[in-house]
Amino acid sequence: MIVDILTLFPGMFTGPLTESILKRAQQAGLIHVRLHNIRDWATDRHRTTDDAPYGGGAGMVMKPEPLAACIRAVLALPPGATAAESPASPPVILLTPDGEVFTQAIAQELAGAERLVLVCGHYEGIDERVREALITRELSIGDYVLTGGELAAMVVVDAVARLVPGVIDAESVAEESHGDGLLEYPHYTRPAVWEGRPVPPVLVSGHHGEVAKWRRRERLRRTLLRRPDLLERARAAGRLTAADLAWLAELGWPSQAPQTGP
Ligand code: 6GU
Repeated sequence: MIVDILTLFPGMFTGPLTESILKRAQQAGLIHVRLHNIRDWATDRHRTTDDAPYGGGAGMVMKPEPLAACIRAVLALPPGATAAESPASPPVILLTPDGEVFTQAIAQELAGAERLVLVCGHYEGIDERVREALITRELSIGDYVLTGGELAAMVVVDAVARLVPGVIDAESVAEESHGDGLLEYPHYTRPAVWEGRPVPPVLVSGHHGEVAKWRRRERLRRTLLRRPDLLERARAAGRLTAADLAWLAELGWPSQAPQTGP
């Protein structure tokens, strides 16, 4: 997978991309990240990339020309062309706090792409006309405001890259939190007793069936306590078995009868 990242601050990416799993994935040729400095596409003497907003108000807006030129160069589109006019073009994703909230389901979808183009917004935002002409999707990583899209782009690259086949162990991906809409079960390793706290006996019993049942129940318990919204979604999607629902009933879920019509 090729990931093109368009940013005013390419230096922000060196740490995350040159350590740990993302480093290995790139060395193995599974992902290839290319950084593009939007400022290189500014044409004036001061290499200006922002300007005051029409209509007044606080903050600065990213100018359309350098950003559009950078996007078009990365897509190899002629000036004036829109992203939609390029057949089989990669998604051009703007990282912005008013985008669709990034989820594991979106990470899975993006992991199937051959190429992604990520555009990091800065200042108060980008000129709306660039959005209309060249952006095909907008993502936010949550309901809080960052100083720019760079950290969000790193989050997206990390979450997507680990789903690219070969980057990490397939079993870890299959079992993890959010993959099937439930949180993970608690994990333990040696020693068997740590500071007076023993490991749950079932885990050292050697009964694989009992271990699997305990883990499923702990996932359901944890999801109920921490993220009941995910549990409701799993139920609505038919991902909970009769045994799951019986266990959840023991735990007191649902605490109220579901709301019916008016
Ligand atoms: Cl994608 N950008 C910014 N600036 N803030 C955010 C965000 C993105 N996602 C959450 N907060």
